Amino acid sequence: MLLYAATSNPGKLREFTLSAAQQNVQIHALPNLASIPEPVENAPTFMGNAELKARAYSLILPGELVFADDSGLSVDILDGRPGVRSARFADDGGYEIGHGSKDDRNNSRLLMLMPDNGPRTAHFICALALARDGQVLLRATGTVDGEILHAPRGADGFGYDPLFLIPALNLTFAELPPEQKWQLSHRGRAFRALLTQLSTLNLSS
Ligand code: ITT
Repeated sequence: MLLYAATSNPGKLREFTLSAAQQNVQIHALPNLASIPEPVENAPTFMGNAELKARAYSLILPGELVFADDSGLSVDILDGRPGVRSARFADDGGYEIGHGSKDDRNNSRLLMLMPDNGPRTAHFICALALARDGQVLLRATGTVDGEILHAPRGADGFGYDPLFLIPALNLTFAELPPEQKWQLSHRGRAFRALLTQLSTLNLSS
């Protein structure tokens, strides 16, 4: 079965295509995504944003199954921030002109906001929606619990991975081999749940 991944985030796309080797599906990037106007992600929830992206992008490829991911980091002591603003966290705080990549600037803002004392528990959340011809057919979510470090560690992954520690392993998501991150991650969990539902869906109608 062929699924199209509608994401402009190269880190997410790498993880989905790597997972194809382990799952009985083929995953392709949505062709020419860069030339398609991005839908405005203004829903208050991860699932709301995943649905609006899946609906919009599925209209580009009539009859095909297109899925979208909306995901992010929720930090308890920051009342759930960055949350649905995870991708744009630095820009929201006026860090547009700061140093480094967008991921570096998001991580810097997160570290600046973290109090020196207090719990550092956090959760990655992933919402996936699968659509065809503008209609959402399936939804799935996945979460993973961890802690925010005081400084980044590791070179793999993307986004907030270097700050996200899995305490039981004493490794960050950026220190884990990609296959192991996929086994544990919010995205891996959500995707496996989506595939389980997909296997029971009657796609003929
Ligand atoms: P698309 O909407 O095109 O998929 P995006 O990067 O804008 O790309 P989101 O709006 O879902 O995607 O934002 C997700 C952000 O949350 C992402 O940019 C990272 O900063 C962070 N994030 C999500 N999953 C992550 C992961 O597995 N590891 C590290 N950071 C992650």
